Amino acid sequence: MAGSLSAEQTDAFWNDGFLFPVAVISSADALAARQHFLELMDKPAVTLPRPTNDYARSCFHAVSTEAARLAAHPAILDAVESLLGPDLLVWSVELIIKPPQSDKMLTMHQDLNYWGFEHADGEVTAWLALGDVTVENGAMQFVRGSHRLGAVVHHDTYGENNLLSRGQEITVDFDPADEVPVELGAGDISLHHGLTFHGSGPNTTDQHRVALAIRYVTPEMGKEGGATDFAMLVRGADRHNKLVKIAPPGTDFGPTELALHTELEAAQLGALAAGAAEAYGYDRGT
Ligand SMILES: O=C(O)CCC(=O)C(=O)O
Repeated sequence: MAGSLSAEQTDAFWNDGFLFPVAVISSADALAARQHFLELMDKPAVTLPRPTNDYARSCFHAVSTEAARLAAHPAILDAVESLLGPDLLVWSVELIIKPPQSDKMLTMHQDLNYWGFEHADGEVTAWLALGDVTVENGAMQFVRGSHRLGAVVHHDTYGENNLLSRGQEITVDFDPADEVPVELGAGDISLHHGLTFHGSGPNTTDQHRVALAIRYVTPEMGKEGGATDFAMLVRGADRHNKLVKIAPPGTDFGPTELALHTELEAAQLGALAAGAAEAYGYDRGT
């Protein structure tokens, strides 16, 4: 398949816990999507019960046709299929915006600690750069090989500028020499394992940093305790039916789409808030 990874690339992913850059769409298409999302977030949410950006920070694929289209993009799926196999579901999509000259950051964390899945294998994030991403505008940092440590203890910082729901942060040390800045061109993805330590710093430039984080899971990935959760089948077949299948949105922010988004968020809330001392909530970022 056109976008499949080479054996060297898949080996590098499983060895390091990440891989980048992989070019998946043209820079022009990435910049068009960026413009679309920035305009969408800027629209006053007069007809929406909550600020537009609230809907973008989780399960955005349920309310945005463009987010759902990009999550099902064949070039991204080819790359993810090389890692996870032929059957792929989208569990969540997040639009992550760091405004110009903003101190918004994310502490070093592991994704899967907070998502309530039964196992750690079978989840990969494709993080699509909608614009060039540099250390100056808040590129992610990955810690090489950290996924092999398994799930580590985190603590909640609730930092004011933290874009994570609880400001969660790992409590273990790592060798700074293993920290890798994830600089990308517009239209590239980085791929990371659900247990890879990663975080990102502030945006010190005059441009927005815009990215779509797409969370793919295999059909074997059920939720702890058999909890109900949802996903969109984007490639192959689901012979396990552990997650309830949803269809892509027919229209942006329609009443059916908004109702589904509420249901999806509620299903994810239990695991995201488990053990938290304070109320769960994303810093809205924009
Ligand atoms: O966008 C960022 O800076 C970090 C994103 C992240 O933590 C993730 O996609 O898992």
